[in-house]
Amino acid sequence: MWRAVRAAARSHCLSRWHARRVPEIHLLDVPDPNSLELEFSSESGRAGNSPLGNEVQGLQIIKHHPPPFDPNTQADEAFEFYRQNGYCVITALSEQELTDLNAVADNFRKYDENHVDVGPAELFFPLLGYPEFDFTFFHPNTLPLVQRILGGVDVPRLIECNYRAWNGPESGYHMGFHPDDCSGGLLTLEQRQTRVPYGPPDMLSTFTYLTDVDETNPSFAVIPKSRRIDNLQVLSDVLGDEYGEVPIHGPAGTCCIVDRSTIHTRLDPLETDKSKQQSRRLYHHVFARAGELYDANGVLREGNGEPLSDAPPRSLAPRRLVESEDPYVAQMFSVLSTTQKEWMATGWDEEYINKFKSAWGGL
Ligand SMILES: O=C(O)CCC(=O)C(=O)O
Ligand SMILES: [Fe+2]
Repeated sequence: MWRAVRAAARSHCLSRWHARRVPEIHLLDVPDPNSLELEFSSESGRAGNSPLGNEVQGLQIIKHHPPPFDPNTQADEAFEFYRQNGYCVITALSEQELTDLNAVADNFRKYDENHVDVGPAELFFPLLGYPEFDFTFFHPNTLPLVQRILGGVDVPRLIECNYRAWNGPESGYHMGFHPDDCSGGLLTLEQRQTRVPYGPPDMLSTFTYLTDVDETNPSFAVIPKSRRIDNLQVLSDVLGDEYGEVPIHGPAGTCCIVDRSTIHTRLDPLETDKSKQQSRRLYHHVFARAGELYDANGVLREGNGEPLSDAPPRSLAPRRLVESEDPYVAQMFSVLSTTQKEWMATGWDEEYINKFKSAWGGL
């Protein structure tokens, strides 16, 4: 069942990141624009974030982001925008990269129809079976910003890679606004809300479009400045006129880099005529921040470099990356879940992971 590792994946050199190393940035030195006087929110997650009913996403206060930043000429602007808002939008992929990755995605269903039900939302985990995605973790348009936001060249750890598609009404509507879990569950909301300084984040996500996304598509959407508050009603009270729900729109190759605790969703197409709605593809990376960090009061922060929850395993990484001869690649894949460690203890026995559907693609 172990799918042949296709040599085509080698067309991209993983070590291209070497050319773009950035100096270490000490985020602890900069004031945190998201320090807010807060009430602790009582309701969290999706349930508390649909105050207008489950068929209405958020408060329906739609705002827009500036055009995607060019990471080669506007890296400082992108970083500053991230610092202010908890997310930024950049242009990440070339036409050739898009063609290549879309060709791989076209094959997911063909290769996997016998053993993976990818489901209508097509949540799919390509890490083990599709080395064609390896270059994306080290992409020179995204990794330097990920390093800078997380606070150092050596701190990012890739802990999940998933692919998602939306193929029309059968793929569903009305995903609730929610923050994603951070720090492997080790940090409470109260700890995140009260720590000084807030940054750098515990986990960082990148959402990269493989198709154009405009008002006819569902979009990844964020609520700016929400990384310390998980309830959008509370946030709206705190931010007042500044509150907004921002669909990320842009051509294929556009990437949103976002603190994993920022409230977000898959926003239904703004175009409500279903006959005009179009499909969408993206891939999503999650990076944990490794290394020790101390709060301003000298206390060691919890939740440094943690894996995601492991049931079912969403982050199994292949031997070619975990045991890579390139020390930076091996370091990137060195935060290991319990299932990953158990698998490695078997000597990478395929039988051990065959029982996990997520190892082969779907959930
Ligand atoms: O599909 C999307 O646009 C967002 C999905 C999401 O919320 C997630 O992956 O955590
Ligand atoms: Fe999410």
